[in-house]
Amino acid sequence: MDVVALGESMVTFLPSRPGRLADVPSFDRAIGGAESNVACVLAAAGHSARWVSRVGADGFGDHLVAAVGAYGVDTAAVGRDPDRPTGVYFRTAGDRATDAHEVAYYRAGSAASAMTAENLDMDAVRAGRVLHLSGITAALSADCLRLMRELTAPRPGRPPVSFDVNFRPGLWRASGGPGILLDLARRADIVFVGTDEAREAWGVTGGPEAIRALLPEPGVLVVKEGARGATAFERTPTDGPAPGRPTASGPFRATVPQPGPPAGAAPAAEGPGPAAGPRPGLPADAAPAAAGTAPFVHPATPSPPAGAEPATCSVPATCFVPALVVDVAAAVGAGDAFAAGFLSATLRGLPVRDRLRHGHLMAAAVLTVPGDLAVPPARDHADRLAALDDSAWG
Ligand code: KDG
Repeated sequence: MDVVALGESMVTFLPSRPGRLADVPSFDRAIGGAESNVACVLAAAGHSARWVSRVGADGFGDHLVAAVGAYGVDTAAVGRDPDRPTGVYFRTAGDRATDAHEVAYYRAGSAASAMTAENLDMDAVRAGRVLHLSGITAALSADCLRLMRELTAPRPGRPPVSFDVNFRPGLWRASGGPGILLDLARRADIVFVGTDEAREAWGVTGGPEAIRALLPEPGVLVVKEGARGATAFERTPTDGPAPGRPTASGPFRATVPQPGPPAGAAPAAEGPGPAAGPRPGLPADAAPAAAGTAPFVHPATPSPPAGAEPATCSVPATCFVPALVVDVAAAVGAGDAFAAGFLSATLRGLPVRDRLRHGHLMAAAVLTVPGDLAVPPARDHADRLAALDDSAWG
């Protein structure tokens, strides 16, 4: 299994038209959940991905399991709770320029909020080359926070942990959220965080370098700056051990087991190669597409934002890659798609610049649709776009 993603997913209700929550007359059903979004994008991009969670023994739980499974994600380890409901949430379309929108969660006491190491299949949780988690889970309940601490505790044989900070102020009823998230991020091997959430949670007003100064531990730290781009900081063997860790963690790429070529196969230039076989069928919740055609139509040459800085990489230590320009429908899910693209390229052993490019490509697809999930570009298409020369990428 390439990636196991653990976290709560919800049936999501998207507004039929713009407006305040108080005024929107009807909503369309979709699915959401930061971690299952990552699993769906990875599966659609040809990776083996498992989503682990708990849902209610109800119709919304049935729908979530079926919809996530339709992306090709393994859902066998999703537990059903007869006594607790599946979480749901409603959102408004929000302002196109600022993405300010309203969200109403109905998830307190949900099946997923009662996740513990005892009611999950922990062998299934730990079976991936990477375990992907997010800060949302830590906010759900004391049980979930305990689980997160257990999963991120440094111990022999622990899979590399990918952690998206995902600071959701509305979920943290107690005031300790920011400190908890910082602590969890420090235990992870690869961390994704936005400058906006680092400012809101930790009061970091500087740019990516200031966040790296606060978080020197992870082997890879990816700092996202929305439409500007993203910077990856990668610990190199010459950097020595991460602070507080006994041995040098090395570049994340080196800590994720890379599959060798099958016996007798010609050596591959990179990782396990493109996804073979048909792309998984897409669930009804996915953005509509003409048969066999991704709705994601990327300009032949990705255009950096006007006046964008050029990409700068001192490979492998620090690398900035500008984001792509797309017509944004909604930002929801874009961070998850970015993480999936970055992880996909990491699993394939690609260099850090290309990991960032794959992150931006996956995010660009989701930005063009109103929901959490879009059809990502096929792997060979994404590879061709990621391989365009620096002038195409800013
Ligand atoms: O990243 C997208 C998620 O924020 C969305 O699907 C809902 O998981 C969600 C949450 O808890 O906010």
